Formats: sequence, structure tokens, C-alpha cells
Amino acid sequence: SSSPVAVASGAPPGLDAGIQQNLKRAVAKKAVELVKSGMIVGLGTGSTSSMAIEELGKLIAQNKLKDILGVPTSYQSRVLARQFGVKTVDLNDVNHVDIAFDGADEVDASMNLIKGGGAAHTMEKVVDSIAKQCVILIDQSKVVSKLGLAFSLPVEVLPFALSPVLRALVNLGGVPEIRTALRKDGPVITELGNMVVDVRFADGINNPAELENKINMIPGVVENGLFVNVAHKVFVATKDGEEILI
Ligand code: ABF
Repeated sequence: SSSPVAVASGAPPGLDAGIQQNLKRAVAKKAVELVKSGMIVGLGTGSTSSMAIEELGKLIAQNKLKDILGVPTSYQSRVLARQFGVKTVDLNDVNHVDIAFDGADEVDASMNLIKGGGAAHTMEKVVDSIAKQCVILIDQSKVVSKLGLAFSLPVEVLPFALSPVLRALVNLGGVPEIRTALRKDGPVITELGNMVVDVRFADGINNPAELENKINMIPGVVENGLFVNVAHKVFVATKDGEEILI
């Protein structure tokens, strides 16, 4: 990753949800144009990735793409792939991933990401980081000047180690909160059987690479949502069309 060629700034003022959906659809369509027949494609999680899976399925149905294999990063992406006619394989059945599409919660100008709002970041990081090309699809509201100011950092934690991990996160200057289900009747449990802790950093994240490593060094942490040097391209849906960071 190098410096951005175009940076969108700020949330689109007064953009309604319908228009936002159309913008996401536009970047999803644009992004799947990068796929060629015979490719192994990482299938990200979230509403924007879901559109990319759907658009990929359309190209396969139209015979514009042949012999595509999808590698899901969640049950959601596996189910959608099946629904839209994208054949899936497990990561362990392939020896590489050509291209991966994924969403993000925040992206900075160096294409560092915060992911994990959907609690799928552990599998996403494995698939996205081995992809020869990792393409992130977001709308303009996700582009930030500094990570972690508006969005807390998700950390997947072994339930057994919750208490020492919380203390260690406090020692790193964070304010951790165990993620609970919408009904507030218990913790969110990931597909891998772990808990998610959302960590607030009062001044945002000053050094994403360092923090990513420090958190992952805490015994009991499975993976955190900082993705540094993973994204190769970021497609940003803006109200004037899409911009691409590379
Ligand atoms: C996943 O879905 C996450 O890592 C990120 O939290 C989220 C983005 O979802 P959406 O595209 O719906 O905003 O990729």
C-alpha cells in the first residue's frame, strides 16, 4: 500500500439510507469487475460485502465469469454465496486466494482499517491478509483522519481469559466493554465460540501497527480488528460516484 490517490472526506450530508444503499451497490459492482475466470475469491462479511457476493453471482449466472471459487469469512457470506450461486470452498481446501472483497468500519488515509463491527474480523483477517489483492468496499462515512475516535476497536477474546485480557487492555490505555446482544441478555458469542470486547481509546489510535501487535500479544486474545498493511485498494462510495484509494 502506498499513498492514496483520492481521499473522500466527511459523512455525506443528509444522505438518506436508500441513496446510501445505491452507492454501496455501485462500488460492489465496480469491485467485482476485478475478478477474472478461474479466481479464488475471499468473501467478506457485512452489508457491502454481501452486495459484492450478489454481483459476483450475477456475473457467474450471465456466464461472464467461469470457475470461480469463493472462500467465505462467515456463515453470512457462506449462505449468501449459496443463495447467489457462488460455489464455496473452505480456506483449507485452497493454497491461495486471488482477491478478497470485504467491508470495514473505519479506514484512514494510509488504508489502515478497523473491522469487527460484525464480530467476524478474525476469519476476515486470515482470508484478507493472504489474498493477493484485498479490496475494501465502504461508503464515504467510514473514511476517518484518525482511527478509533468514533468507533471502538473490536477484540475477540477467549471466554476463559476474559478477566485478565480486560485488565491488560486497560493497561494499554483502553476502556474495554464486553459486547452484548441487542436484547442485552448476554454476551455476543462469535462463530468461533469467543467473546468480543470493544475498546475505546480516548484520543483515538495513534499507532495502529504497534497497537495491533501489542493487543495480539496479550494471552487470551484471539484477534483484534486493526488491519494494517492488509488492504491493497479501497473503493469509497461517495455521492458523486466512487473514489478509489490505492
Ligand atoms: C464486516 O462488516 C466487518 O469487519 C465490518 O465490521 C462490517 C462492515 O459492514 P457494512 O459493510 O455493513 O458496513 O466486514
